[in-house]
Amino acid sequence: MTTFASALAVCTALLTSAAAFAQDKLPNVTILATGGTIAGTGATSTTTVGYTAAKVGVERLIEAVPELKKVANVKGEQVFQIASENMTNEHWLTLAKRVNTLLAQPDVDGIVITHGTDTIEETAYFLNLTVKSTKPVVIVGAMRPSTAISADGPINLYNAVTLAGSKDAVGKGVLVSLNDQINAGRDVTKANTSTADTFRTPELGFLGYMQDNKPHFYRQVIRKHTAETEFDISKLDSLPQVDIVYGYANNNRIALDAFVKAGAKGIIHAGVGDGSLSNAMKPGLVEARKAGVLIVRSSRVGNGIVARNGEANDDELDFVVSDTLNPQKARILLMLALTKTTDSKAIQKLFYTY
Ligand code: DAS
Repeated sequence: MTTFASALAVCTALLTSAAAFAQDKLPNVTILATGGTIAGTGATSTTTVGYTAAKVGVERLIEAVPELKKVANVKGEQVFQIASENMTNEHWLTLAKRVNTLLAQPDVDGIVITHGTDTIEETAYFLNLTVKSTKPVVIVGAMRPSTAISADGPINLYNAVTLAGSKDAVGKGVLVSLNDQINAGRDVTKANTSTADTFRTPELGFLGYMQDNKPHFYRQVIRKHTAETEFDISKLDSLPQVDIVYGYANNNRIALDAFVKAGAKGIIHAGVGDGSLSNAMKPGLVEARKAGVLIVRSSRVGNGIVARNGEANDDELDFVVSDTLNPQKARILLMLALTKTTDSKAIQKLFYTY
């Protein structure tokens, strides 16, 4: 072999091993795809409503963002393919079990879950209470389908994978990241029906931002989550039925009575104001409690603390208050609480812990 050829061979070998070394240095991130707009397709490039969610598979989502290879060693799994308004307790249990299995593997550094935006906030809180690891779990979606002009899915996915591979995201709880922002799974909510900046934590605020290919954190959640959770779903294949009754002027107890008759184990009352109970609704809640149904007073307002013994004598009625959890999140905590206890005092403590 000539000197040039042998020098070229040595350089090629060095470059190959350098590339392999660089790849080995990247975090290993698994993308679990569940559907939603991020996997949606529309009839035209300007179709941003009336498109079909949950059409594009995880491999195509990954192929659409070749830059992912620069930030992580990515693998994809299609866990299911649904619009997230159709998410069920069974989907959550399947997803949480898969997340825990993967995060227990030393060769998995973080997980990204692609998800419809309609119930991201609920899945995020459910996983915040059931993931048994400090490794990052980042849930991501999109507000425009993959076929639209300025689709937000690719950049959201790139940021989510970057965040899930970041050591700064370790121990922060389940995160929701779209639109260059980082929200906590406990407090995030969808605040607009259709704009790209829809995910907010209205009063308690973002945890930070994604900028210049890395996360910038400014605060973190102090309530218990993930590795500190006492909830274990590994042997569960269903969750207790908990339903939500909405408060409004001139409301009635018809829906409440129907939920109780159908066997609900818990009721979340999404009251007006500070969780107020109308004269029409209160007797139904008192009767349900006496029949053994757990009652949680939450508020339709969505921000602030629902004060115990404020708008109702919770001590006397044996009700629980939701603290700052909105009704849809209070439902999740009550479902998990009921897998461990029916003691209302123990459940109230859980609402002040998670
Ligand atoms: N239907 C919505 C959902 O799947 C689409 C989306 O916004 O992701 O949640």
